[in-house]
Amino acid sequence: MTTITNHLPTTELQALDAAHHMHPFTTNDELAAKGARVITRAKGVYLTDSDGNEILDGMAGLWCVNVGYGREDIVNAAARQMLELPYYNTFFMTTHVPAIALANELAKLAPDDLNHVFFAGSGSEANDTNIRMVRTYWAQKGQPEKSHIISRKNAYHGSSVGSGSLGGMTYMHEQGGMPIPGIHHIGQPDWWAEGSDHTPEAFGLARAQELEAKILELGADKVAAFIGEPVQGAGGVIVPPSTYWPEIQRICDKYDVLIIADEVICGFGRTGNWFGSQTMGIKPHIMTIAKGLSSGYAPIGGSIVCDKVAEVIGACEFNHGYTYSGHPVCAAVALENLRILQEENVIDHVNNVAGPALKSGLEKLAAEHPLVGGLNISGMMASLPLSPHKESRAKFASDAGTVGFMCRERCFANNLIMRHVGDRMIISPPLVITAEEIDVFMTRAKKALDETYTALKEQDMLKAAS
Ligand code: PXG
Repeated sequence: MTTITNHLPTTELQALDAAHHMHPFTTNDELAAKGARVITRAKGVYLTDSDGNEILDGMAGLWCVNVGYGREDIVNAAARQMLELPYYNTFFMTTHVPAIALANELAKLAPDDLNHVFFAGSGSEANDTNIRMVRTYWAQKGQPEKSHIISRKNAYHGSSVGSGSLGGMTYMHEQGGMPIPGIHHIGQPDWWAEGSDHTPEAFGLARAQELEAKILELGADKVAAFIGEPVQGAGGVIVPPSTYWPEIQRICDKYDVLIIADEVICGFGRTGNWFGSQTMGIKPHIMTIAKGLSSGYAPIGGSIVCDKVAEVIGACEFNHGYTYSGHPVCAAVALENLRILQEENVIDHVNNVAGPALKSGLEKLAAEHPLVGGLNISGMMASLPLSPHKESRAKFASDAGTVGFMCRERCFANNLIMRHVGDRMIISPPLVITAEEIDVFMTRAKKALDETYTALKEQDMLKAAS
């Protein structure tokens, strides 16, 4: 076997990567020409790359490393579990201790009567489970035609055929025959980009009322569920106006439509509560979980299901499941992660230290930096929409994403990871980030923004779209 280690030079690792590794959401030919950044290790909130740069990870990996990198307790929990029972399934009337313990812990942490857990390997898989579960629920209740699911444009619910159909990313729907039948998308509550001169409150209400219009168009007896991220993540950290979720809740209650809250990003402290549903005042019937459930140390996701739905599903054989549903090592890792979140009072840290520091730093950038046209923030997830004219929230004349990409490159050059969604810069650091580390974040972010601004001026790109 060829040995490929951290000790190979970066160019060699890049060439080997380009030869055989197909990256997700990437034009692989372009990447091969440029060479992928090689991350070799990480500790706390810092990544190290193969050239020895120490990079502040403002994205917690991919919105998931809530407790930070290098947690030996999690490593040890995984090792112990691997020695004791590395794998067994939860099919065929069988169970094991990690799955029992994790399901019990999640039922304790989840609000209200969300007391039952169906495990998956990822957020995408869990949302595929949800499609089948809500349709099976209504079929079992004698209403098989109550099967349509309403989601939002620009939502992200995963990348499998089912979950990608739930998502509202048109560039994904263009590939591979999506969306599947029976999925509908209404407008998103993105006041910054789409609210024109409405107040956020009026705009939030109007966007929620699109749900009522869609239910009436399809017929309430045809609509199984509504799915939404409490705060949209991959769509650009879109914090809905305060009027939005209460109106969605009212409409779903009125027409007997189940609510699926996709907590894959919002869950496990990201918004300052255990779940984004609590921050937004939503009472979901099902919550999708993944990412922060294990802080990304092992792949695990699932659906937390309310009593009413679990009772109906429990009375039939639900012909669904994954080889790795409740995988013992992933479950042990998740349990240890939940222990850390609780015993280190990470959510208090978010509310009392990291969240306020992040907010005040970003508010200052939004107020003072000529390129920053606003701020969306909920707890430890935020976005800075860039704009050539902040007063009018104007978009750039260049293709959407051009300026965001330039800024992302300046962030990398300054050893900071901020991802871009179109022309918005996204911030979602590990929840354990300290106030001092947030200062470092702000210094690097400001420098990257300054450099982007200078480059835009030099290239005469500070022009608004007409
Ligand atoms: N729901 C939500 C809300 C997500 O953010 C998924 C489901 C799917 O989870 P899995 O584990 O199947 O990836 C996600 C994932 C990005 C990005 O670029 C975001 C996600 C995944 C990949 C990239 O922001 N979110």
